[in-house]
Amino acid sequence: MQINIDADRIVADLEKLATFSDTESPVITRVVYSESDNKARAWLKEQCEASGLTVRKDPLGNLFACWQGTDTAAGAVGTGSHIDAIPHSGRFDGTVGVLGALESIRALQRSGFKPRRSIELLAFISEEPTRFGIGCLGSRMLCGSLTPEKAAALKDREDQPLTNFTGTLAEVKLPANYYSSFVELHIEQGPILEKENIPLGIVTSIAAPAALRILIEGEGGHAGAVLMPARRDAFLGAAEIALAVEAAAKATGVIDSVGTCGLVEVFPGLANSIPSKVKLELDIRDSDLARRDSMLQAIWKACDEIRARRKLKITSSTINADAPCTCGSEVVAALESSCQKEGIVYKKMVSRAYHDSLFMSRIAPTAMLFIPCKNGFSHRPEEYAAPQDLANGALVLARTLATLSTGLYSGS
Ligand code: HGY
Ligand code: MN
Ligand code: MN
Repeated sequence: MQINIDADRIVADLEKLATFSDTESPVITRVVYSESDNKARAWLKEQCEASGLTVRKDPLGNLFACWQGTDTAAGAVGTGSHIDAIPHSGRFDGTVGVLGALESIRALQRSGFKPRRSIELLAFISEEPTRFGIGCLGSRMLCGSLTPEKAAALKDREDQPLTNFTGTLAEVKLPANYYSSFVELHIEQGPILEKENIPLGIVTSIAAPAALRILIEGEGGHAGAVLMPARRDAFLGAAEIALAVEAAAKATGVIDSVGTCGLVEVFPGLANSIPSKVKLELDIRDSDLARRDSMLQAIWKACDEIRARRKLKITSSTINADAPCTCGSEVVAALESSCQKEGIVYKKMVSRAYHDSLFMSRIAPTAMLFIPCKNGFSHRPEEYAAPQDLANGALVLARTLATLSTGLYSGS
């Protein structure tokens, strides 16, 4: 079966999607449920319907665009990613896996392919933690790893609960065996493929992410009048915790251990007022669960020591601490055979970024296909994927979706 990808169409769609942003091009900001996000999802729905797909949305806003197969009793083949974007970021993170997959489906339609298992494109809601502090909100709920009760308890940065849904949150969880497999196309968000000049990456495992929220409370006061021995400066406690995160990641001696203190809110946040309160959000990851948890233990131990020495009140809560995922061997095999059929070189690799696939792997055999991104940049405006890489990804994805739909793999 000859499959022809229209790379120009993917590029044009990505450019159009990039216009739905709260910051000027090339800087993208598209936070979940913002006007830009709502408009982007409405535009995506139109594109999917124009390609003959049946579109539905669940109460949260997860979008499902289905190409009906002949065997509607069999679990569908899922593909997709997210279109929300963190503030001041780029136009390829997530969107490649939605618009590239839409072109994969269009190319299969043009080739005359007829799906046995339905092929369903998803645009997951709120993959980024920007608004509610937790990543993959939509896919967590789809797979049942976040309960409606826990979701209803989430608060956004303005302390507002999750109210942007129609119907009930209990309807979001998918029935068992809804999907027979899931494949996500995504930019690598790292430099390996470009550095090694390898066109495609097949992801065999996704690292285990954890996010912590830490509140440090000391005593405020006048920056001139309060002498140093009398101070209980909350920011200095926070600074030591941030350094403890770095130390915990380096102490494992393994390159997969990473820790970041990316959110710092200082109160009252004035140059001549001693910080009385600081909120930190930490992001701790590792491909190995035990190592990731050993970092968490080291950070909590450091908090205890800093609390006592600096006489601060330090409270921490775990936003999420997820297990890593091993990708489905049958889906990895389908991706490999597609690369071989198309004569495109690939390498197997770990994903250090988390993705909706981390949660889809809880309900169906799942794997990911990476394309290179320039300098490995992501989560910044310089993020870029070349048209040829977009085309390679969409082509191998198309062939893989066809394989998974016609059941040429064990998971029948
Ligand atoms: O943070 C991540 O790994 C993803 O890009 N949200
Ligand atoms: Mn991201
Ligand atoms: Mn992403």
